[in-house]
Amino acid sequence: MAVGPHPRWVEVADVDGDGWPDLVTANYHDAIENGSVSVLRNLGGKVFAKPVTYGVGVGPYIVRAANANHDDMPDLVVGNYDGQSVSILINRGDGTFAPEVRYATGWNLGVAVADLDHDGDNDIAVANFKENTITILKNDGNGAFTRSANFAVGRQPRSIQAAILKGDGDVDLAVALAGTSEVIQLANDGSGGFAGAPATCAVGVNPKTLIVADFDGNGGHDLATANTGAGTVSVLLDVSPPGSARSRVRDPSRGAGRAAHLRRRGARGADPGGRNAPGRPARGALGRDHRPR
Ligand SMILES: [Ca+2]
Ligand SMILES: [Ca+2]
Ligand SMILES: [Ca+2]
Ligand SMILES: [Ca+2]
Repeated sequence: MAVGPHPRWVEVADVDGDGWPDLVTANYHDAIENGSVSVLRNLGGKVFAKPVTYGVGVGPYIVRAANANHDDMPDLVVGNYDGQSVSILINRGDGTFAPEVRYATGWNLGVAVADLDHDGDNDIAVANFKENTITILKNDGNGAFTRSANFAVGRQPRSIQAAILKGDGDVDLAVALAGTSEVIQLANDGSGGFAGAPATCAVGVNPKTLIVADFDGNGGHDLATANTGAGTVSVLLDVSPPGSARSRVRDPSRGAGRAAHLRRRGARGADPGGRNAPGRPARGALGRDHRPR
């Protein structure tokens, strides 16, 4: 199924509410003209409708589907790398989308969506790869956003996830720093502020993708990275499930504070931005010229 030029990411969401998961791609186009997203509605499990394409900013690299207003229908949050912006497309209620509304960020490669300030609506955290910063966009409840914070982290923040990582129940942020081969955990102060010193854990070289799962079944969120420069995957296990007073990552084989590097013999490791990505959404792969490819 043809979509726009150079799709870099695919997201799954039931955008029309019919119970069938639909597809949304972020189409990079090139570094000059505006990019697009294509929405492919699932017509019943085996057939998808022709893509419907919407314009966004320059160089979209990632698209997340999440509700941004009060209607329970998933909207689209698009990170535009070259355009240094985020585009919001509000679902009209039937799986079609209103024209984008764009917000300035940095050169972003990672976007996470969650209610960061406990007011019942979804906010946005953006990882700005070139600026080494995180931008927080807070939702007014109707799908309009205000940039409420823009703070520095380590070198080349790339993949970002929102999840409860501490025992206080707030949604925290985990960020893979490609430039320092670390994952940092930014603790939410309860109002969507992340001013405290981050917890840092070393992972393999050049982590490009970060995911969240409960690998050990203890109810606490764990993390894993795909380390492009090392050919490894790092797993960071949470020692404390939600509701407990503290949380740290630990190496399941070597003790606290370190990641386990799981090398797959004969495999290059997950390279989700690469051409051989095995079905996972492309979460980025930078070339030597520091451009996504
Ligand atoms: Ca659907
Ligand atoms: Ca919505
Ligand atoms: Ca909120
Ligand atoms: Ca766990």
